[in-house]
Amino acid sequence: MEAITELAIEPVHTDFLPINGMDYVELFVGNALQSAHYFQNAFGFQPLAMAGLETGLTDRESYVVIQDKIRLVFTSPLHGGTSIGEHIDRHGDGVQVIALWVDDATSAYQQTTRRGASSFLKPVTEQDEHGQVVRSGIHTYGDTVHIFVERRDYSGVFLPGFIEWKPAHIPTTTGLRYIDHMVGNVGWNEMNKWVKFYEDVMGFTTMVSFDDKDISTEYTALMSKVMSNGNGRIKFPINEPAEGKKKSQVEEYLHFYGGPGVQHIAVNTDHIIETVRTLRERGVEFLQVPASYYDDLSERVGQIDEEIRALRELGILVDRDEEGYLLQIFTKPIMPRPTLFFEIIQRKGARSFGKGNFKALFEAIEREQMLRGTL
Ligand code: TYF
Ligand code: FE
Repeated sequence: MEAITELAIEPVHTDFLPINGMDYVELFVGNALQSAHYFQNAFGFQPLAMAGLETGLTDRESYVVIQDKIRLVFTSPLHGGTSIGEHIDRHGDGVQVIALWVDDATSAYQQTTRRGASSFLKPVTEQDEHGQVVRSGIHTYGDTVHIFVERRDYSGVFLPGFIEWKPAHIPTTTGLRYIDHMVGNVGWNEMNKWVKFYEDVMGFTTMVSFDDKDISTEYTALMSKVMSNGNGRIKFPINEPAEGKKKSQVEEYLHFYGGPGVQHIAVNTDHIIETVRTLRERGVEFLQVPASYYDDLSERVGQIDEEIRALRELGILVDRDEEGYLLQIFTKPIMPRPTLFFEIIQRKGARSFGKGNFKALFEAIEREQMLRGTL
């Protein structure tokens, strides 16, 4: 019999950091219970878990809320002199952890630290009666970290150490489904350094790039590159300020946040009109675009399924690309400092980021900056 020789075909590119999706986002805040309450009542998140004095912790308390695939963790210190308290003093309430769901947290740690990531958390196995979770972590821009979460058929409510949290009043959901992208603001001329970090250390590629010509108004400018992982589920745009006539919104962020950090979390919905109507009814405040934005909307984006009247009433923006269109809207900053805000996005084929809306959006941000007296 003739021997069949098989050619071993080396894949050109293997994903050394396979990521299943976002796992959770943790914010360090002054009052975790009240933040969780706001996200339940305003954004329709559901209570999920908590950890604190009741569970044996002595330095911190965390509340976890969930809506479809989005898990938010709010953590506050229980006494002075903690690193959480320092984080809050420096940044105000803000995102400390962007956690990524992986199949192998030890490999994720080894692969990224070998490529130059600085260690935040060596792989550690946590266990309770519901099973095991392995976590590890690396630093990214500013004081922000990525934690890799490996869930080994874990059946507990959130992570080992957390107990179920069931407050008496549970508001209904608002149709938020998953995190579409999370944007980081970095310092002057630092964008390419962090693009290189996501490329070299995490194996991401650049999906889109915007320069200050795309993103500038009369006053402000910024540059942005969108980094995406192998399977496209994780999208991290990175912004840096650019020289404009006045203070760039990214510069304002860096000033108030005390350095680089997460600027916005974009969450997906399948029914943006209903979602935004509900959010407005519950007191979420959005950036206002002028009514004139809608005058030539049909000309710009062509045929869309939604009634322009409803979009105008709610202030929802639309943009079209080669593959389809998207609808999006931006909240005002949800913190005392003008730092973190949310974006609500519905994609109808489009995989882009709303470049056609940049001008209207940045002018709306500038009006807010004027009101704050920071422009
Ligand atoms: O994520 C994006 O790229 C869009 C647009 O400061 C955007 O949401 C870009 C920069 C910015 C606010 C929104
Ligand atoms: Fe966005």
